[in-house]
Amino acid sequence: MTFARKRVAAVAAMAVAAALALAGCADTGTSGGGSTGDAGSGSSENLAITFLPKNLGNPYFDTSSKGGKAAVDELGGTFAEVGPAEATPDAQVSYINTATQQGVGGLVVSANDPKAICDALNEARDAGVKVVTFDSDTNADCRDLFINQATSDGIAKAQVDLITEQIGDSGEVAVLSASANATNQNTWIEKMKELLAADHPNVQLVEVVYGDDDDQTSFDKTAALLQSHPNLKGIISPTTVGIAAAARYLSTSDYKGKVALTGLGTPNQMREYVKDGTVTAFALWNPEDLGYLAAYATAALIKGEITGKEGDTFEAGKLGSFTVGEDATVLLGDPYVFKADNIDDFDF
Ligand code: RAM
Repeated sequence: MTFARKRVAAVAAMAVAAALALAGCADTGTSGGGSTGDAGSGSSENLAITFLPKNLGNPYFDTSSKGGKAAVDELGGTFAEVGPAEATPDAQVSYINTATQQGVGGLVVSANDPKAICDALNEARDAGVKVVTFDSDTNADCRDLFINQATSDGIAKAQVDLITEQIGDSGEVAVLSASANATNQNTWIEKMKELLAADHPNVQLVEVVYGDDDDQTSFDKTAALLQSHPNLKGIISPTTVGIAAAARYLSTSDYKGKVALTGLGTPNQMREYVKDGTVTAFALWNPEDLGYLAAYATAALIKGEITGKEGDTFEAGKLGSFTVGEDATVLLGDPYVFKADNIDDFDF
């Protein structure tokens, strides 16, 4: 899978590139090498860095791992990606234990549950592994750093703005989420509820359902939502798996163009549904940059350049300099809105 923009040279794309910091993305494969040993070139640093997404087979994580691998390659380290087939709360534990036994230098994890993997992560840390969460955090005492794609407030507001514009700011909406314990989605949903209550009194959130970041489950939950809520005017799906499955359902149903769908999606998965009129606009950040930043941050911890305390700064290759904020969190940037007039500028 490539991540080159289709219209690289277009002047018009420059604002977009600035917004997402897409420029200069390296184009390398995603497959990992071995995950053990001292990979630091000529030094004693153990730059064996293993990525552990929520689950495998999700294009979002394929893209974040691609960015991670590019960064680890630049750093002269050894990249690996491992992960479960299903995004269940403790499915990652065995992979964490294996990486610890292998003696990796760093683990980069998107958590399916804020607590379920904490013991395993803390055992890894006790054994000297630097633990960085990205995309979906654990509790703060189970990791050294969290790389956040955008502020939770910003991600929630982008989706609330999109759905309320699309339904005319009144009527019933529902959420099709990922797995029930996912830290990231649950945080965004809470914030969306607050925003709807405060600023959109005529919009009712009637149900939150969970597709488990599984395509078929998400598809079936979309059908069920539409059946149980005949007056539904819109669906927010804050997961790339969910929004793509919901769009596929809507696109061949009588609800196409009548029930609005927005949320967080990848341009490549959503393109056909924007073009066929099922979806008007949705949001995301750049998953490749997220993985790239997470890998650089992990390396900075391994090298002892940072410890994760507020104010620590480090360099992240082509993305420039970053500063650790509150709660040992590093922020990538802002969410970005994709629609018919810009979706062809992106390839991920
Ligand atoms: C899915 C995953 C991931 C989330 C994106 C938006 O790919 O749930 O954690 O950040 O959607």
